[in-house]
Amino acid sequence: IIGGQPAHVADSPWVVAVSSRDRFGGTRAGQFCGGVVIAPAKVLTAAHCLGREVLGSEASEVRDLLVIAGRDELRGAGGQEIAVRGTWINPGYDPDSNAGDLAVLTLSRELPDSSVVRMAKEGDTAYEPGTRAQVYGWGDTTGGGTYASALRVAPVQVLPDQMCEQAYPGGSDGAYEAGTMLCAGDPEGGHDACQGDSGGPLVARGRLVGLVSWGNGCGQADSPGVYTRISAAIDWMAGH
Ligand code: 4AZ
Repeated sequence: IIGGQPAHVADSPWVVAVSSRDRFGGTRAGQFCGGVVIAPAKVLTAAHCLGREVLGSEASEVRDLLVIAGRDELRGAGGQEIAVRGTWINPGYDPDSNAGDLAVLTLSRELPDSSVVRMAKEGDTAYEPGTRAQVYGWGDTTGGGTYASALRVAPVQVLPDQMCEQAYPGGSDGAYEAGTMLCAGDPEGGHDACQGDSGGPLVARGRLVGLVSWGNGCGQADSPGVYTRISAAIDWMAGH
């Protein structure tokens, strides 16, 4: 998280860390992505967090995955470490374009109902450009590989699709696709998600609107953050 400040899971209990047992211990407790609680035993994260680059090197099996809930400071002892029982990758996920970048983790035990986030539906006013939003995570705070050990939040805003279409017309930085992605950031630069925040929540008007997915660098005015658009996947999630 670039340009953020400390956040507390007491105020945002749906934010969780996705971690691997293989790497457990250390300052990040194995954390490599963020996630968000959408039902007592279901956590949403980015599909690319479970892609070969992660599963191959950090969590080679589902049994290596842990969700850390209710804990701000990853080195701390509060909250719970919950094993993951299964993963569902969005069948619409395209690893080449990052379209539909979302997966559901089924937990081995339930979190309280009070931890469950509300999701924004298609047409919700939370998607209107200019809406203030917050992005949460334990990722890089500088763009130079300095990871947070305690949860952070940054203020961003929902941006017009055209801003991301312009920034990401295709080619080496990838292509923005308005149907399945959401554009958000700081038009002046300085506030953004970054590496290690992937899969974590973007919340506007108290509802989950996106998941951290990709972008060119972090916090640059002309390279907004690209998020997975929650409303585009709500039917698929309801089916599970
Ligand atoms: C990443 O590498 C990443 N600034 C995540 C988010 C953003 C850039 C990169 C958005 O996981």
